[in-house]
Amino acid sequence: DVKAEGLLLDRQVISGYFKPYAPDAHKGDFGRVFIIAGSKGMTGAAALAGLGAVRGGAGLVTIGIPEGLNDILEVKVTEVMTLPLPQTHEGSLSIKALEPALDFAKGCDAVAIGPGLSRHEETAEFVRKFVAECPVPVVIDADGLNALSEDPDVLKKSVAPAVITPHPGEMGRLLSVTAEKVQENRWDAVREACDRFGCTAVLKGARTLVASPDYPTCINPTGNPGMATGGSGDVLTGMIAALAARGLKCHEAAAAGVYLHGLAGDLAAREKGEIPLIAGDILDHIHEAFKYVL
Ligand code: NPW
Ligand code: AMP
Ligand code: MG
Repeated sequence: DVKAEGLLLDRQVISGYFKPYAPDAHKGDFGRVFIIAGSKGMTGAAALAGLGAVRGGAGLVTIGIPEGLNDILEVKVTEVMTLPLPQTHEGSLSIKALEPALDFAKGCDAVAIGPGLSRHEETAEFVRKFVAECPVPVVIDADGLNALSEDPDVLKKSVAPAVITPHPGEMGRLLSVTAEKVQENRWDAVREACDRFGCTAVLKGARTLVASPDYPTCINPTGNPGMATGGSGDVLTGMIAALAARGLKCHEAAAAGVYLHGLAGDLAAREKGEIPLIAGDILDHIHEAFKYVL
């Protein structure tokens, strides 16, 4: 019974998910990631998710961004490419972004959608249609989850496997309960989301939980309250997508992502003090977290 027992994530479990680097590896071997993120006022969320994917080990990362924000994003990120997409008058992705985004996703190994997309209704419509048709594993976070809350059954119909990464507020919206109710029984909430939507569910917060079909629910020991700061979840989203693009299964990518992200936060806190961390501090310690695990 996969529901009966919890599994504590540790270095040994996580390192088992990774194959050694081949000496003749090229960037295509590490996977192409497509991040769909950002809207006017939230370019930072897109940049953080993109850099999370780069630090997470993806070979190539492209951020799909509302076209009006493209130039500013290109200044913010160097290692990441951008794909300008049609936007609404308010500066969020428009429904016209659907075709080019699906087209681009075909050439990628994993997609992440949601950070900073805004809650614009047309953008939410774009998200629901994209998630239903996305041809490769997809990580859904933030406003991507808010869009799905209107019609969570989209996830059941999606063609490729999915990972959802809600914080308790977003999980409450998905399950139509309050965040407090989610926090009262986190184990039941994460398993219910996994069962109901047929995907890997990550319930964030202190002691993040990961539930996947056919796996026991996992609990993550890494991370600290200094990570409760704007943008830290956006980094995690990019990392999980990168790990999925590298070939880890959805469950493995989610578990390794939360473990390494928390460990990077712990290493940052050791160096800088727990409070105040900023999301960029987590990015700066992901490579050290990998060194500890691999
Ligand atoms: P409260 O009021 O704090 O008690 P939202 P968001 C609740 C982007 N960002 N336990 C919380 O409750 C994101 O990507 C952009 C209990 C509140 O009701 C999104 O697109 C950044 N409750 C967008 O902003 C950096 C909890 O959930 C609600 C909880 C909005 O994302 C920042 C808050 O959630 C940000 O990442 C907990 N542990 N955690 C940028 N630089 O561009 C949360 N809640 O309304 O979904 O707002 O998470 O800030
Ligand atoms: P978000 O709310 O989307 O920005 O995500 C916040 C990130 O920080 C998630 O990965 C959380 O698990 C992590 N986080 C927030 N608070 C804590 C905490 N008290 N202990 C450990 N991790 C935390
Ligand atoms: Mg978030």
